[in-house]
Amino acid sequence: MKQNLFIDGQWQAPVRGGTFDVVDPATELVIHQAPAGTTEDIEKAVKAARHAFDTGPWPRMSGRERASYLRAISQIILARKQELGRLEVLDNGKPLPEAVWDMEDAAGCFAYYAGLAEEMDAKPEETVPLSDARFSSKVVREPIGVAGAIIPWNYPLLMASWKVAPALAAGCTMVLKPSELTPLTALELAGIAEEVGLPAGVLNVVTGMGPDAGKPLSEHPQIDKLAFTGSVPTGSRIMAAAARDIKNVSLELGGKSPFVVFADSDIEKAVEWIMFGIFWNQGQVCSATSRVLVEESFYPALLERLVGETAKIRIGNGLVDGTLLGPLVSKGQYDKVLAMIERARSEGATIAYGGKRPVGMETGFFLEPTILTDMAEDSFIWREEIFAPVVCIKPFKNEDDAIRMANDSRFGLAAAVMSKDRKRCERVARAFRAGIVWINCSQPTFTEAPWGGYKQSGIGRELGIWGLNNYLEVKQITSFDSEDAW
Ligand code: TXE
Repeated sequence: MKQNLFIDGQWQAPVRGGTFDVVDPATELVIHQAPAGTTEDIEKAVKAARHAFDTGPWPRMSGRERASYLRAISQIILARKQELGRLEVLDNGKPLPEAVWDMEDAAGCFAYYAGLAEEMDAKPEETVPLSDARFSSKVVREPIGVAGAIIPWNYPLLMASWKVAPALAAGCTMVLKPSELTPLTALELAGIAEEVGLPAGVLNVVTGMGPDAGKPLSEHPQIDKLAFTGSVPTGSRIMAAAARDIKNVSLELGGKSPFVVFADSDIEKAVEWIMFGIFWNQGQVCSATSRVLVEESFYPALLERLVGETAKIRIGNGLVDGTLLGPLVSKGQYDKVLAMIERARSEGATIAYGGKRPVGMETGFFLEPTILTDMAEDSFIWREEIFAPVVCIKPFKNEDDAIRMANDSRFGLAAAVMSKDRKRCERVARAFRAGIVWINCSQPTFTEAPWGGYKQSGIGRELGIWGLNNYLEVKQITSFDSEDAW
């Protein structure tokens, strides 16, 4: 585990010399003292990234050259996926197979953006047809500059990859601030960048607290672009900071995503996808389908089966074989979620399953997978993100009713629909006010497809070509070509 920050291609102790505890959420033991970066370190990191962008080789290389570094990073992540996966489990708590899957996805993300960097060479400019034949115009795309990335703890290395890979592919340089709850794999990524010989200053990793390291990064005048994934209140602060210097900003925030299940669905498949949609990664997924809407006639049977299958989930340390549900990430999240469940109960919701610490598990931030029913449509538990293995279920009468309930939210990240009637699925998919819609499944995520939300779930899209465009400026070059020009 790394002791220092990675700034300007070197491992540097934080200027103020502070550290913070990294806690294994399954054992509650402190497993590491991570370097606590502050304003001074952010200053150094931004300076290094600025210098690397303004005068260094990175933005001036061909896409093919940059791609070779990205592919090398991808290969190292893949080769170390078990070891990095274990580190992620210690830091975050998720079951090891899920963590290893995340590592594969992270490696895939670097390989994918390597491909897009190469494609940029193949298509360096685009002609724009103009209405006036005396002029010609073309469009070139250029890296936006120095990017600051602030990321959360639910998919530590994967969220880093979603930002680092496209930024680097575009030719940007970056300062990355991982979550203080899960700093370990981002520092490993810095080590990998060093190993592949990434030019100094291209990727800088500063671990530390949100207010001490994240805030000065978001407010730094030398940053051209801010990319953030996290909570709505912090996203709002970041957007306000970006507004001061008119920085480009992309935000991926929370959600309360609906899953609409019609009565003609196969009950086994419906329960499987509902469980995947909310219990995967302990429900700490921005797109988790945490509101399940079930057609009235199907509701009793589905609920009974869901409770039965949920009771079979094996809860435990993510490093133990067969664990399906690990602990929540931190004591803070754990206490917050338990208080939310208590509030829901006091406001009239029924706990159909779970809702408390599993019997016999006194240590670790473990919570039973939880199914809530009978909550009011205006209750906070139905409307607010819980970010835990807590699902709210409600019956609906008909398609219009389902769409109304699904869209009645300040969020609009994801939504899912299940029915054997393909046309109905298409109709409902179009009616959802959400950026990611799944038909007959929930959560499958592909590096090639755009990721992001409507409404308060954020601004902009990550992944795919959209993710690359986040880090590119568009420049038109228009020329007066007529003989009159001279
Ligand atoms: O988020 P924060 P937290 C939601 C989820 C969760 C809640 C709180 O509902 O329960 O947010 O989680 C950095 N300036 N999501 O407190 O605060 C912080 O250090 C700049 C949904 O962990 O948003 C971390 O690196 N940065 C989400 C990052 O912001 C600041 C994933 C995220 O932390 C800062 C995570 C500041 N003033 C939580 N304060 C998703 N969309 O996937 C904090 N940070």
